[in-house]
Formats: sequence, structure tokens, C-alpha cells
Amino acid sequence: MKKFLFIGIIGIIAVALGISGWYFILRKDNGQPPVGAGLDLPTAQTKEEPEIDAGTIELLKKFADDQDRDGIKDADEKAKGLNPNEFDSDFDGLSDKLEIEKWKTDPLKKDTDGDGFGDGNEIIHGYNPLGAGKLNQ
Ligand SMILES: [Ca+2]
Ligand SMILES: [Ca+2]
Ligand SMILES: [Ca+2]
Repeated sequence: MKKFLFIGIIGIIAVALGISGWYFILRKDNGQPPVGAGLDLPTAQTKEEPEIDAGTIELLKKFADDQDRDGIKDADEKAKGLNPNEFDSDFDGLSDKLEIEKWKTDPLKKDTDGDGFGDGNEIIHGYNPLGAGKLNQ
């Protein structure tokens, strides 16, 4: 009786080893190369910070307090009620700076003179955005 038990245990161990060996072979040797094999992947280089040239640093400094880069500082935009993240606060096609300094139109009003035509649209077509008539250039 003990002999049969012994043979049974040996048999179970042999089967278990066989299954695990077969599993191991399937896992390790399935004919597929390991992921990434054969590809010359750069390792250390990709982790390096990209070099920033002096011109870029200069630009980053210049626009550090002007998020929408329209030439008007964030603080000034907030003071005027403009959107510091949007260079064209009223989406009329003219930047806030252009409206204030060049065209004297309202940077918060798409249609400053209220004639139904947007400021940018009027200027593109040669009309005065501040009233009737054409632009005198
Ligand atoms: Ca700005
Ligand atoms: Ca505008
Ligand atoms: Ca208008």
C-alpha cells in the first residue's frame, strides 16, 4: 500500500514538473523575439533635457508675464478687463494691442461702432471700424 502511495506521489511530481516545463518553454521560446529586440533604442539620450538656445530663453523671459504674447502684460490686461490668455479678447480678428494702440477700437467689443460688421472685418475691407465711411490710409 505504501509503495503505491510513493509511486503515486512520484507520478504527481513528474506530471507537475512536465507541465511547468512545458509552460516555461511556451513562455520563453514562443518564436517571438523579446519586445524591443533588434531595435536600437536610445536609452540615456532620451532622458536628457533638450538644449534651449539663448534666443528661446530670451523669448521665454520676454513673455513670462505676457501669456498670450500680444505685447500687453498680464497685469495690464487684467486691469483693462481683457483676457490675459487670449491675444484677441473679443475674437474680432484684431489683437488687443492692435485695437488699443493702432485702431483705437474697443478690444472688448467685436463691433465697436455697432454697424453690424466686426472690427477686423471692417479693416480688412477698408472700412472705418469707428464709424461710417472708409479708412483713410
Ligand atoms: Ca498679453
Ligand atoms: Ca480684438
Ligand atoms: Ca463695426
